[in-house]
Amino acid sequence: MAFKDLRQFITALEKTGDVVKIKQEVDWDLELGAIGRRAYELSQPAQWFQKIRDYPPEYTIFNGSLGTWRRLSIALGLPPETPIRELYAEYDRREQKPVKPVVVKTGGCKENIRVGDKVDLYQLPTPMLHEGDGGRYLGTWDVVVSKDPETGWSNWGMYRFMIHDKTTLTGYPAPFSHLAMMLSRRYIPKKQPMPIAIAIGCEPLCHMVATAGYGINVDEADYAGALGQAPVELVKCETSDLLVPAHSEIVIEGEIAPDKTAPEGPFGEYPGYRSGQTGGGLLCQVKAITYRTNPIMTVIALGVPPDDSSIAASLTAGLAMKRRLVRHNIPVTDVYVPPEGVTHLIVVGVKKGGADVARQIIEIFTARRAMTSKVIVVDEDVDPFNMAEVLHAFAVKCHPGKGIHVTTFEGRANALTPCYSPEERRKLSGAGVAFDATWPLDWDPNTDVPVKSSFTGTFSKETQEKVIKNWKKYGFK
Ligand SMILES: Cc1cc2nc3c(=O)[nH]c(=O)nc-3n(C[C@H](O)[C@H](O)[C@H](O)COP(=O)(O)O)c2cc1C
Ligand SMILES: [Mn+2]
Repeated sequence: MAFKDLRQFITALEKTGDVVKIKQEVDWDLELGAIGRRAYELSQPAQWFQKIRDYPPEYTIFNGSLGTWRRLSIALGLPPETPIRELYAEYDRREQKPVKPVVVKTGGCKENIRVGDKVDLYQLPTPMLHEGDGGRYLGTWDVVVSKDPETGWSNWGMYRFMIHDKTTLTGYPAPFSHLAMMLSRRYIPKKQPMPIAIAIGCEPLCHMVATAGYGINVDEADYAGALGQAPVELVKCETSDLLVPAHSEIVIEGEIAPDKTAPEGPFGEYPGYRSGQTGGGLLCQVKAITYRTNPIMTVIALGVPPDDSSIAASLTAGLAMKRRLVRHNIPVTDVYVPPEGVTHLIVVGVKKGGADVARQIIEIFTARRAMTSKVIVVDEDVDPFNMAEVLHAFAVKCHPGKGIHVTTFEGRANALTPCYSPEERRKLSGAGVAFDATWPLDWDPNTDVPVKSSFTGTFSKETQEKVIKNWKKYGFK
């Protein structure tokens, strides 16, 4: 790994000026969330809060691990200014080589152990992040570990968890999440509680893979190893056989009840809006809390983009979507998920476009869990990573009558899509649309397709080369 733990990562951010150490006392009740939110919205550094109201100075909070492309580059051990296209390419290369984790005997997260009646969730400085949240969210930037008892598959997912009382949490792993699937397949039928562990304050790539949509039976830990190019060190829990990142700052060990729910939510969610109403969340009985001395709690003051969620998802969803299109033989060149579109909007570059390809792409994207609802398809003359070029192509090449392809579906829509009606959200019914910003295939390239009036579109190679050669002589930098 570029970094063994969160502390090494924060030290690297200090060197490049990508973190602010906030020494002034900050209120856990909304002030911290508001600072975090404003910092994202003004593209400011991450924040390490040194003094939280009501808590001793040993308990600090870190917000915004991967909230900018710079911080994400640093997490991967790359120069902070690495261009987004290169980040995509490097991520793609590293993901091809999964690296299995190793189990170690002990680690920092075992420095302090509180089991059974020693457990008190209020010991940790959990913030009330947004006005209107259902409660204090302890698990926001976390890694939730669960295990399939039949296959041994160890799943990592990032799921929100809220403090219910001193020893219980409620959470919202969505029905399609791997945790919810394991619970309903392996534990509910036997009426058995399901052990989980919530690791907080891990090395950032562990969190990154926990947000990514890997397949069933895939251990996300192998991909944290792939991205870090070294095995993740794992250590066994105190009250179960689950394995957690050994250098986590905090680990909450618990059991999800197979037969009980408790109020959970709403929460200021990743599409940039508060999620619905208070609902029945999964109930987690906490059995143990283990933590490093002077624990640093990671959080994310989630909301409108860009933040850690939308930056990380740009990469993870972008590459997953590209691979999916390749498997379906779409002549894809690049896929870019602009953070501003919070995975609801995806740009696809193709070698050969046309209405059929555009329609196929939106059908593929909405065939299973339809987390995305909009795609813009562009020809090779447009760089999908350049939103100015994409917007131009959308404005002038997408035919309002013939270039817009809508599909509707039931039972698999993303319930957090703000434009869906309350009823659509309840029924998980939704719609997807492809904006085809490619030229129709039946247009003659020599007579029907307009000539692009740009430096590379209108001028001969000879003129272009002459201008490029003399560029500095003209007085440009
Ligand atoms: C900050 C953040 C919070 C998230 N909270 C939840 C959540 O509460 N429930 C959920 O189902 N997914 C949540 N997600 C999305 C999941 O992390 C994502 O779908 C991931 O793929 C889940 O892992 P899994 O595929 O192993 O289920 C969240 C993502 C981020 C970045
Ligand atoms: Mn998974």
